Amino acid sequence: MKKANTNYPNLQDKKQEDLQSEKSDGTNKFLTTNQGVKINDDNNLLKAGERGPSLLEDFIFREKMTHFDHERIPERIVHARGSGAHGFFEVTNPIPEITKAGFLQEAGQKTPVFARFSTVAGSRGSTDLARDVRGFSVKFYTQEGIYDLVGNNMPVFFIQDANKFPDLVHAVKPEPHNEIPQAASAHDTFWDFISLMPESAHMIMWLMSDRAIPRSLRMMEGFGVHTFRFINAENESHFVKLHWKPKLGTHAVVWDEAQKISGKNPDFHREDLWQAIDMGNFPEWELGVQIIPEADEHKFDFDLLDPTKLIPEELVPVAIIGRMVLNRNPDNFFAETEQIAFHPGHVVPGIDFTNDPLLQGRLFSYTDTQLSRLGSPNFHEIPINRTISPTHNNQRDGHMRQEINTGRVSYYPNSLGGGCPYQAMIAEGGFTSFNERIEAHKIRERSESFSDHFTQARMFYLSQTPIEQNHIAKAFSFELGKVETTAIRIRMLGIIKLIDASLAEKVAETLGAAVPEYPEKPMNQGIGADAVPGKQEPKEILEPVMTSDALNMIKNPTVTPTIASRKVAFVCNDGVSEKSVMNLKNELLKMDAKGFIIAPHLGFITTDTDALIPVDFSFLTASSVLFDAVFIPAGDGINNLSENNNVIEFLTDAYKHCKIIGTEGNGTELLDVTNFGKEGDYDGGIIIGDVSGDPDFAMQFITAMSGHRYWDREAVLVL
Ligand code: HDD
Repeated sequence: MKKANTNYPNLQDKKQEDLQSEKSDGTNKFLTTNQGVKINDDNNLLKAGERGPSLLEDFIFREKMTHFDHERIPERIVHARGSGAHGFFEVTNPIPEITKAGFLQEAGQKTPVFARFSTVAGSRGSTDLARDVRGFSVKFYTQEGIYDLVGNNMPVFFIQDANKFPDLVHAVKPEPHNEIPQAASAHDTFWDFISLMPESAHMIMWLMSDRAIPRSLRMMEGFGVHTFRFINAENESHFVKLHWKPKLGTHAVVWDEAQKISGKNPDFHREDLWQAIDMGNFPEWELGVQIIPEADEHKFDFDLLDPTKLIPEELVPVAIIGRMVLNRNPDNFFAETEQIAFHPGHVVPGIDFTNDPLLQGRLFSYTDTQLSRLGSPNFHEIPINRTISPTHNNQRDGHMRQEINTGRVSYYPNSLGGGCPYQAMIAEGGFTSFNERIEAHKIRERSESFSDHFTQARMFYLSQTPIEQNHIAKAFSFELGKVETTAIRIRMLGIIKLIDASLAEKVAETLGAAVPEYPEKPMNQGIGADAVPGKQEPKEILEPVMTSDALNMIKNPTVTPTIASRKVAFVCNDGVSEKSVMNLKNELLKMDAKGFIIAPHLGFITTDTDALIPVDFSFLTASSVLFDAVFIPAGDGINNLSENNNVIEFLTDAYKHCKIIGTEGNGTELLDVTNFGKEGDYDGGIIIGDVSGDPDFAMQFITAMSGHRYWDREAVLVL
């Protein structure tokens, strides 16, 4: 790989150096007030006598209590629940001919980043495992200023126009009269809104799919959603869609599991991200771009400006240009993850907007929300938001201003300050907007080219495997089953019918309802590019894509299967075979995965060789939903576990959630109690080994695990 040259310095550590001066550590230091006065007693109020009233002059108490009383800030209006980490972005395949953005010019160039992942609807303390879209925001601290890529883990959005955003959010948030339900879309107001907004059909399919319940924040894709522009040094524009592709692949849990995780460990994703980074399993994504020349703008059977549409990878492949590695947990959640302020309008020269009406509205909303959330137009001075490139301008004052601007000039133009700070010419890195020609009437109307709401919703559905299609049907059944107003359920069945009639029938059956006769056909059919206003001349439209493997999680393993950072539960008891436990544990470690000992009690278990093995969790504190696979070692005490209901539930859940279950020797007796196979006729997700140290067993188990789940089992499960 080429080394970055001096024009493009390696900035990898720049942000950490910048943050260093703000860090404070009280180790071996005196306790002080905020004014620096040493405190002699931090346990008692200042009182008139030992049992007397407290005194108003107690400045130490007053300062402490006042700060405490004000230590909460408003949570984000959406995406309140989030987890973040520091890392870097490295260019692997530069595209200087497409963008002049300074941080994308040379292979090997590194830029510090902070990424924050979030759920959308829930409050700050809500569960990680809600069925929801996940936010995927990345702040790049580039040499030319901050670039924020504020995306989601789904490539499309619910609505086409930003004016509908407050309505969408009001509908999905807990209902206003009783603030129920928390972090859930399964309620009347959400589906009322959706059933009246056919443009949401495509996004709803993603939301009902397993994409909405990721196994890990490290195992989800990210998308910029909108079509953006990249601008090169010749001021030529290309349209781009941005994609993050996770190195570990894209994987999900199942809905029953998600609900149980929410109870057992609502911080499941946050903890997973934290632990992975802590243990050196740094999460990694590739950044890819779909590049569309200006001339091809109208070549598609949808409008590039419509955020409810994706560009199938079959039409425009994703070209990888770099990678992001997250390698450092924050030091302080509030200072970093909570106070970070993203904005899709934070762009650098070489990156620009399109007229996507959702994006245009976002460009207003994000600064506006920070003013009430962070309390001042000086939020850019908060250390995590501060650019590593120099800032000089004539903005002054405001709440909590940190910068001390010297001199008497705070206006431009000026002569007293020698005309400084001065404007930058384009050649000097000055930002100029792409000079798009616009000739139009002022109009409050939706473009005709935005009117096909169902073709891509159907494409998404048809691109899924039968297992995933079944999950979608079940998700609809669950969500609409929680809706109390019958008319809303029926209206939704009408919408689903326009996506796929057989899907509507399946959902209708579980709702005990009939699919409505109306409407006969989609309200708005595909209009093709001919109807795109402002189109210069008729262009050839690319053949629409009916199914796309890139939209499918199971069929589309874009990465080498791996079990790195996966967790295996070892179901143990005293008397367990040491050989059986240690053989697999060691093989897992070689693959960067980890085995955890679960036993009826904490402390240690004694093996068949009288060795002591430390227990990680008891069956009271752990549950199989928190692990990727289960192993039952051989050994005397194993059979006794068949009387422990927690163990039976542990194994039954693992089986039900299609997890790989491995066992050796007499471990099969425990399987038989749980009735996973008739007379030992186990399915392909149950791996049986020989305790004598069969070398193939560990590899069989690991290979099965690398497939994530044994989905074929679902066919025989009656759920
Ligand atoms: Fe938004 C936060 C992503 C549409 C208004 N949005 C927010 C965050 C993400 C997104 C990931 C959390 C940022 C963080 O971690 O701090 N939003 C999206 C995507 C959208 C989208 C991918 C569609 C493609 N958003 C959208 C619209 C509007 C907003 C149409 C308003 C017109 N979004 C906001 C906001 C938030 C926000 C209210 C809340 C907290 C914040 O901005 O900082 O301004």
